[in-house]
Amino acid sequence: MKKAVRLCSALTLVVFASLLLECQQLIVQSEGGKQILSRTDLEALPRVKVTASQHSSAPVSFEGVTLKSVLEKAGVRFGESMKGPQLATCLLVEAADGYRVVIALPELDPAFTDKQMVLAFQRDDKPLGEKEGPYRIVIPDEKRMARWVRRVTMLRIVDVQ
Ligand SMILES: Nc1nc2c(c(=O)[nH]1)N[C@H]1C(S)=C(S)[C@@H](COP(=O)(O)O)O[C@H]1N2
Ligand SMILES: [Mo]
Repeated sequence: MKKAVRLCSALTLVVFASLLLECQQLIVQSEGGKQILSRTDLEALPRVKVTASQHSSAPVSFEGVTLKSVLEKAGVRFGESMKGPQLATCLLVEAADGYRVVIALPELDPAFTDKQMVLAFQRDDKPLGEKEGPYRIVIPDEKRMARWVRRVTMLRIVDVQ
């Protein structure tokens, strides 16, 4: 019986994850609650284009929006507001395959850094393929690609205990 329940919840998760991917929805969970952003919502944000090399191969151009603008749309505040308790929260990026990566909020904020962190949806002017899309984190200046999360499904602001 327990096995059946576990199988059922695993199946539900898989169905839910594939539905999400199909609709190209992104969930943003923050203090202000949960927001479901559609591809159209994301495309309405200011576009950024970056060039980055993957595993020292030829440079590729990625287009998308800044992670900061996505979080701002969900009510997260940057700049002058980035102080006090907010500095003990972070962004947890979650992917369809269960991969998870933490990013500190000041890393996304031009008031703190010139580093670019992009939620990309196009590579060389074409939509990202199913192995990495519909959304992927791209961090052009980072030496390793471990935080270039593929198949992003959820951005979660979490309190560090
Ligand atoms: N969802 C997801 N994203 C991921 C990973 C993963 O296992 N799952 N691996 C990371 C690591 S360790 C690397 S080096 C890069 C590899 O990117 P590539 O497959 O485009 O070469 O993806 C990163 N993004
Ligand atoms: Mo890696």
